[in-house]
Amino acid sequence: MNSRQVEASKIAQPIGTALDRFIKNNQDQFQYASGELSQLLRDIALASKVVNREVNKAGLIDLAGAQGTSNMAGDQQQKLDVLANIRFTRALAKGGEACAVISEETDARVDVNNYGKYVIAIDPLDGSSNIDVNVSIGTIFSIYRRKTKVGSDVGDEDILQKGSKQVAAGYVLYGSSTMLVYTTGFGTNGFTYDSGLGEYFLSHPQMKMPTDGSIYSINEGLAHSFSDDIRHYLENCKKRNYTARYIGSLVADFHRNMLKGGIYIYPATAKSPNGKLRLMYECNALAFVAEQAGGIATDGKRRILEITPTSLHERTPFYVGSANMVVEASKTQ
Ligand code: AFP
Repeated sequence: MNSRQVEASKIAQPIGTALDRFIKNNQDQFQYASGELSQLLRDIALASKVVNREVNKAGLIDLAGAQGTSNMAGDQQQKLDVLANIRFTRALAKGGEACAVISEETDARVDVNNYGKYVIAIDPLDGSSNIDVNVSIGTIFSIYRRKTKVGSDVGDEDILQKGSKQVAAGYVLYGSSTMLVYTTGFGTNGFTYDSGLGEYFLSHPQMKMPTDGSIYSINEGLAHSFSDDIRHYLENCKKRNYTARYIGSLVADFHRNMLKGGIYIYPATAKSPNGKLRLMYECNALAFVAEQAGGIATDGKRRILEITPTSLHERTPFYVGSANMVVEASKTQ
């Protein structure tokens, strides 16, 4: 049998490109020491598999429900929030490539290794209030290259970088299947988890977000405290018979809009004048992924990736999705 026959076999069909192989095959695109970024992505993928296993068992063992604590942003922490935070931080610390990890679930940054070259911002389990009711949740991550010298103490300038400085970003969606979607600035690629093999396989190469769409995702229950402009935009969506879809898990809402075309908006509200979502843990990563797939992300006025953060847990209004929809909704501001 020659290699062409092996590849074309109908008896043993190819299983596709595993994440590890994809990372290795594409690491030359990366301008810095490529092996280190690859290792970071592998560490994140491994931690996500562990979290996936635990998310799937949450109803069986005592992992569902509230932990009884709040995070820095004031959200109720679920047990799985805390667990996922430990899983990801531990994996990143042990890998040796990260100098610091900042997490939505941790008040201050965690310095892990002064010889690491990368800073990771992570929302370990987003949408976690959906855990108890078996609805999709996600992990969101951003990777930055540190600015200070390797070996020195990590400084604020390493952490508070604009989203445009991300060298990689992505999310894991724990849904009807588990997917890892990420970009290193050369398009956005999606991988589906095969639990039998314990591997992610390339299932959505070079994802493209439709330029237009007809799905809008927003918590309309808060409409009384939206600006007139947002209310006007929503009226237009209704006049056009658009479809309203809101899961309340950003990753799930984003992923659906990414595949089908749509917009997700979490605007400023009376209760949260800067919106609810966190710039560094949620918005930057999804903005990078969206842009790499042809979408747009703004805070209603500015490109998300151009906002310089001033604090770790900073919030921002967030408009993300199909380019034409985000332009129209942002224009109303
Ligand atoms: P939780 O992680 O506390 O469930 O928050 C989820 C989230 O950050 C994002 O995933 C949702 O889109 C958004 O908040 C939902 O917020 P509202 O409940 O205010 O609509």
